[in-house]
Amino acid sequence: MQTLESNKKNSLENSIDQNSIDLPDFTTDSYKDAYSRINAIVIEGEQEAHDNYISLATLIPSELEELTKLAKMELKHKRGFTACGRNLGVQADMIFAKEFFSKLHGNFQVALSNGKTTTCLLIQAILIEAFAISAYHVYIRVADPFAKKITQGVVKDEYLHLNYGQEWLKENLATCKEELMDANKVNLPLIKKMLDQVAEDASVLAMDREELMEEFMIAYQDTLLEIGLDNREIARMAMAAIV
Ligand code: PL3
Ligand code: FE2
Ligand code: FE2
Repeated sequence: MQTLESNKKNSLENSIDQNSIDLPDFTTDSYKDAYSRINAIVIEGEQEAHDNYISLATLIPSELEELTKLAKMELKHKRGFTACGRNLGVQADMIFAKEFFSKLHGNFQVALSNGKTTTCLLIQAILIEAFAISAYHVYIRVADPFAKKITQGVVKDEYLHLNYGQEWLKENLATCKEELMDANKVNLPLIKKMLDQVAEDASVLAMDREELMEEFMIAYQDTLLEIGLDNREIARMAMAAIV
């Protein structure tokens, strides 16, 4: 009994030590400089996610109510992350963030104008949401207390968004598989590039690149499995990230 008690205490103490070792200094210039870009990416990402769900409602008019609900959540996320930047005294670099999303944004717009619902859902509800989920999970472990609380609330919503895309694609798999594969081949490499591009700034925030990739692959693969793809198809899709 005695031994058990003391073990418990030790592991608690260890985890507290661990936490304080891992947390960066949120007040340094280098932290704030990296945060000005990462925070902008997140703010821009949430705004574009809002716009994309509103656009998706024009492709699936029967889902107007649900998609409007998802879009509203994105604006709430945007407000939350704007407050995180303000709380740290950081000015978000929105020009950088617009450029960061430009290729993916362009691909979404082309798909939208061609009525390609599958491609739009893959880009927004699967790839971008899985990217957001991975980044937010890793960020929560090293965020300042104010941002941590906000991000914890946001990440719960992002699973609803991922789930929305997942269920639509699952129901329509018989007719959308080929488009899904093609769209993935074009857009997954863009997500990989975006991850590479953000890695250096993320590391200043104590976010590890490998961890980001790992979390992304978990969310991405789980979703594809739920959609109804088999292991070979998922492996083939994931390989698009390494070529
Ligand atoms: C969809 O709901 C949101 C899309 C946002 C994309 C986020 C990309 C994340 C890049 C790395 C950010 C780390 C988190 C920091 C938060 C201030
Ligand atoms: Fe969001
Ligand atoms: Fe979302």
